[in-house]
Amino acid sequence: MKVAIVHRVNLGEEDNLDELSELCLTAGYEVVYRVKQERPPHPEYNIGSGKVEELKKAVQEMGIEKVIFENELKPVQEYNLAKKLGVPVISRTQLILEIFTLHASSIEAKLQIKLAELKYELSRAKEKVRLAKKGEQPGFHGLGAYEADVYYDEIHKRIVSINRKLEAIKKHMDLIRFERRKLGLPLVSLSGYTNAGKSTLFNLLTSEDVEVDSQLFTTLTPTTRIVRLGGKPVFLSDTVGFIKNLPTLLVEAFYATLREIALSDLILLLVDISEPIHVVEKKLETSLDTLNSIGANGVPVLIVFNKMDLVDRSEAEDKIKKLNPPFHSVLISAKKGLNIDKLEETASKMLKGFIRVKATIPFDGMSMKIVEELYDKSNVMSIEYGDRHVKVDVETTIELAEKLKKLSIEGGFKVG
Ligand SMILES: Nc1nc2c(ncn2[C@@H]2O[C@H](COP(=O)(O)OP(=O)(O)OP(=O)(O)O)[C@@H](O)[C@H]2O)c(=O)[nH]1
Ligand SMILES: [Mg+2]
Repeated sequence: MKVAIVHRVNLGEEDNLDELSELCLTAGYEVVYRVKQERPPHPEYNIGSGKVEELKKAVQEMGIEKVIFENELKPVQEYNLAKKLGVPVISRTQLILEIFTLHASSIEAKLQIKLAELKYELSRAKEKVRLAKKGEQPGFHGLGAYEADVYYDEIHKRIVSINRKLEAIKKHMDLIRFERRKLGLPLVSLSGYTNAGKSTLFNLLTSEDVEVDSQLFTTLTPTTRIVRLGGKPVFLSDTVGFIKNLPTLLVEAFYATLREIALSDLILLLVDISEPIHVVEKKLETSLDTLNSIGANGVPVLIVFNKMDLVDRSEAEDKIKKLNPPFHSVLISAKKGLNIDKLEETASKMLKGFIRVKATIPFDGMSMKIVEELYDKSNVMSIEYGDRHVKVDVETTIELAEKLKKLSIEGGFKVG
């Protein structure tokens, strides 16, 4: 389907048409016409009426079937534009919702998106109801005052019902999280702008096969697996990506999913270093802001500059120097498997959940059980069997260190 894209910016502001165009591509549209206008918002159409005429001409001549605005439109503007242009008009929020709907596979993601859609509808229903009641827009979107009230109530009811279903799923997720916590392994989250390469890195580290695509928002449902980072076993989670101006209602709807990131012990924040520096800078800033907004400020962050295979090494290093990132960073290629050792080494050093202990425990049935557990949940430096004792040297979880301490022979336990 052919579409036109529009961004009205205030004086001196940059437009966001490139990203909007990429979103359109992901949603399956073909962008054939782009409009940027610098002016304050026009109450009737958002853009100026001269621009609307221009757009109308393009729509008719080029067979455009939909117009997509980067700006959030008021219901009345949407209505005026659609009437004038003779084709549907939607905003960036609705476009992102369309993409999420296309990519949602789990029940949870589907419900989360439905919730966001309904909330969007509800926020606008209020204005529609108000317009209908005032008689300003009689029959606005076919709504009389009475139907408008019913419409509003109906949306509200559906929101309550979906919230209830999501609550049940959340309880289930809490249980899974609790079970994971019992294992005592730290949680490492892959996070970052959409398309940065999170799933590619996840697949590389876990030998899994989650979907990877050049489209935006390929991953909506989180996947978690146990892997070893620099020898230390951790839970690694791949999850939904960020984008500039992620509609607030999507952040709210995906809060449970995003919250996992805030609860992790380490965040690997992926950033595509192959893009122009001002784009890299914006995406890094958006990602850090989003992390803050979901309450992840306390979690240690390792910035992972990805896609180094697409640029000169010196160029990439130069960019990083200019960016002066606020956290430790590493430069990798997830696709080509470059510098992964360095990533693992740095990440492993930043993992707080482990301590190095040396212990000597009696050689008996009990020690055999704990040795087995140590191989599962620690980075084993060495384990030596003597006639009556077993000497272990491991980087392990606090819980296992406690157990070792209890089992150790007199003077046979050392931290560090
Ligand atoms: N050249 C190159 N391409 C990469 C690299 N890592 C990922 N890609 C490509 O970047 C695109 C996005 O990769 P994904 O792993 O799906 O990205 P993501 O961050 O999971 O994206 P979403 O789930 O959509 O948010 C795909 O086309 C990958 O093949 C890399 O190191 N080098
Ligand atoms: Mg992904």
